[in-house]
Amino acid sequence: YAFDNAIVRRPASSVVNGLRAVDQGEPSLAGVEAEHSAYIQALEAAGVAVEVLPPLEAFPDSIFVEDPALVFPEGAVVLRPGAESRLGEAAEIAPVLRRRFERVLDLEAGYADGGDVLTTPDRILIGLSARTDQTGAEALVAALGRLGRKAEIVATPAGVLHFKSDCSLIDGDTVLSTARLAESGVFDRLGVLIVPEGEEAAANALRVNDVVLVGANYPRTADMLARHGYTVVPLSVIEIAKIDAGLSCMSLRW
Ligand code: CIR
Repeated sequence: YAFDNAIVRRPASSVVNGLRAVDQGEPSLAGVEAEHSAYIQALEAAGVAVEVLPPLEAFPDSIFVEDPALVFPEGAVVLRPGAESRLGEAAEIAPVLRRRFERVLDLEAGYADGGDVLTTPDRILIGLSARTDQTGAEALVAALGRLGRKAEIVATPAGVLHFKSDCSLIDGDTVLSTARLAESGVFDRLGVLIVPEGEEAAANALRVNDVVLVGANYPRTADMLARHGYTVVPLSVIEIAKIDAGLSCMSLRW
């Protein structure tokens, strides 16, 4: 969670047509733009140099740059997003990564979304989901091995979009998680803080250097984190939540 750099992409006006599992109405474009700008400011305030990519009208969900790639200080992996409308985002992010990283690998088979990948200090957890299949997860384990990283394939609870919709690493050995994900036993080697009932979406938080970015509409989670000594920065996620997104999805960080 110590990051010097991040890549984000401005939302296109097509973002209002982003994928969603349940239609709770279109997000407002101005609202998404405001949430995205505040997010960039929060990353910069946390000490991160942010590269802002131009919007891609043809890809409504391309604001969620975390899904088509994985980045580490030692290199990057271009993934194959599992939603048909998002697969083309990989070719859009690849040249950016080739410019920023010396080593860029390509996922060679199957499908995998970055939203299903949780990097912890000793290993990387890859959650199988509707977007990340066994073939993609195995190809990703192989690619990560070439970058010198150990990875493990785990399950994502049914009905959860991405593994990281339900968890985030909040320090070197602690995850913030929903009860349903923690109960699956995937975090046996980590400490776990469970988000309060009714605030499940707050688990998609983001530790960046000294602060934890948390959805502003989850006050009980913010209180719990503060009580545990974390410095919380609340950010509005009301509009992006309408297209099933949270704080980790909107940047690539290293
Ligand atoms: C999608 O369904 O792909 C987008 N509407 C939301 C992606 C959110 N990304 C993430 O959880 N990593």
